[in-house]
Amino acid sequence: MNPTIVTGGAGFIGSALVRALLATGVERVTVIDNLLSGKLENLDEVRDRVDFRHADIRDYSAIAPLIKNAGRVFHLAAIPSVPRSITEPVPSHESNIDGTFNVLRAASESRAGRVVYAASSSAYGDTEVLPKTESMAPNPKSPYALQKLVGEYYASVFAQCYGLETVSLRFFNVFGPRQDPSSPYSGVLSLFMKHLLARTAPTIFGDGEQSRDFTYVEDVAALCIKASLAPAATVSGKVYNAGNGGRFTLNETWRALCAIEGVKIQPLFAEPRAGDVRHSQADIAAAVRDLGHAPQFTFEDGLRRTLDWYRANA
Ligand code: UD2
Repeated sequence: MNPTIVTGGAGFIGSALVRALLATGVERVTVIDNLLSGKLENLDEVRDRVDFRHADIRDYSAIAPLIKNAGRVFHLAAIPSVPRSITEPVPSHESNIDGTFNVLRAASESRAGRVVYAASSSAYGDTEVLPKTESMAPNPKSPYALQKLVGEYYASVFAQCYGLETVSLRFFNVFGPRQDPSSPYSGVLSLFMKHLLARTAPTIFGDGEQSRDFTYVEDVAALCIKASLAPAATVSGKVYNAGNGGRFTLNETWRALCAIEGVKIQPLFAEPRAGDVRHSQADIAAAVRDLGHAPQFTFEDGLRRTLDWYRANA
């Protein structure tokens, strides 16, 4: 038996990936998660088909035996958030760089199958041209962006030096059900949804004209699976954008949400955030060509589905 591993599988993106894997015929999935930001309840619907291992990727000796003989490893465990990496650089460095090294090392030393790594669109920083293509030089603006980029480089180097199959996917602002709005570091859409349903004003950092390629979580989960199955000769060691391909400003997004709910709430505005990227949009041509990426959800579909989930689960 070669287990399928999802690190960070109790998180909002990881648990969507676990559900997608089980829906596509995988019988069981092993989840490695330290439950720092992940939650067991994210796996409630699939608990009988999940082998949950409470372990921290910073602890090599704890995770190496779990990754041994894995068929595929989806490495999503991380401490996300640009501002968090600025205020708390040590834990995010240790999880995002040391933890990623540990996962790659464990996979490589036990001759595991392919590692799909959750990289980040933040690696691009501010570029003169949009959309952002994988051939552009990275320009990280925050510890988080740099840490995620180092993980990509490590994945590529493990492919070159040790023959480990790896694919890095640069996730672009993923949103959807189960994204936790309870922290100041939460993703902006989860915070927008929370405020919308409470009929309170969200805070927008800066003028709200910054834009993001908001990508629905199920599209990202589907792409992770495709990346794990694409021909190694084409994809191994490479980096691909995992975005939707669109771009919406925060002001537009808040207005769209208010329109869906039929309310008018003026947001509050605060100082721009350190390390913030101004505009973000993925060129998805390479992922479409090599991985068969085919986003199924428009931004509005995603917003409506997500809002429905928060309404039912708040
Ligand atoms: C970055 C990455 C993303 C992913 C994520 C993980 C970019 C472009 N994207 O997302 O791919 O790796 O990190 O954490 O680098 N904001 C508000 N009000 C709030 C919260 C946020 O205005 O209450 C703004 C924030 O200043 C930013 C935008 O909303 O301009 C998105 O912020 P975010 O924290 O949701 O995600 P971001 O873009 O840092």
